[in-house]
Amino acid sequence: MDYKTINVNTTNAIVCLSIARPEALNALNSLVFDELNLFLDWVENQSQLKVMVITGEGKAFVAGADIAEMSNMNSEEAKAFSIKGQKVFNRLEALKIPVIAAVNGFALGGGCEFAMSCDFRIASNKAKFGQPEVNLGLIPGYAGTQRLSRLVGMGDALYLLMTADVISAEEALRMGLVQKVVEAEELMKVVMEMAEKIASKGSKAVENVKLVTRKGFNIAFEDGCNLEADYFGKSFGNGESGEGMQAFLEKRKPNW
Ligand code: CO8
Repeated sequence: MDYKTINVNTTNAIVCLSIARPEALNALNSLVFDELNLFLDWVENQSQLKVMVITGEGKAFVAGADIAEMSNMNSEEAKAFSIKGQKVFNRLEALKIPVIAAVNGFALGGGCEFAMSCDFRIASNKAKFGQPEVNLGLIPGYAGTQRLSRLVGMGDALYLLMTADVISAEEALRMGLVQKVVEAEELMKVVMEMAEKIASKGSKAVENVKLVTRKGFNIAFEDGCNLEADYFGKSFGNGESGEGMQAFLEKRKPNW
């Protein structure tokens, strides 16, 4: 597929997506969302894929929604643009395979929201995070008000949302917004190794870990435990766990 605003590279079971509008610090416009939808259509049909990595070209991960495009919108158009972005990020979050954000630089506004819809975030020590919408007289529109508090807690979320402070990767690590900070030059190597590690595990198990953990987060604890027990039981019927446990007993690597 010939995309204009994204690059896609596939190596074995790992697909790497990079947002490629470096001249606008990878700001998210309608075309990026249209292309992300096409890309996700494709990913959903590639059963050989086991992990996705998302990053940005140049010095930014994503510096937000495209302010130039938004500046001409009326209230209805802005709401539609918000919903369009939310749907793409919800789709990303609901993907069966794990999605890792490799945050190489600015992750601001819609860029931070993009990273938050990934399963976890590894940051370069040069990355910067923030929700600067109030600087523009706006609030986040791609579920930032919802995901940020769930990820870092209400106090840190409201601090970032109300002050528009841009924080370092180390500060983001302290908040739990990112899971690891690495030297900029090492970022893609570390993330790809992590992706390969995940890809080497039982893929149905990884998929079900994602499903049960994410679904369980939004339902009552007891219902989440029931869901876990259901999927724990199901994992005994799928062949994968038989091989995994047998391999352990035979002191060899599983042959999935
Ligand atoms: N949108 C459009 N263009 C952008 C954006 C953006 N978000 N960010 C940067 N650019 C462009 C600049 O305009 C500039 O273009 P040009 O070279 O043509 O002048 C180019 O990228 C390079 O940027 P800078 O020269 O500003 O680079 P600096 O290194 O000096 O500064 C910053 C980097 C600090 C990241 C700075 O560019 C900046 O503050 N960017 C805006 C950050 C921001 O406010 N992001 C939040 C946007 S709002 C949002 O994301 C809401 C999401 C929900 C939307 C809901 C739908 C309605």
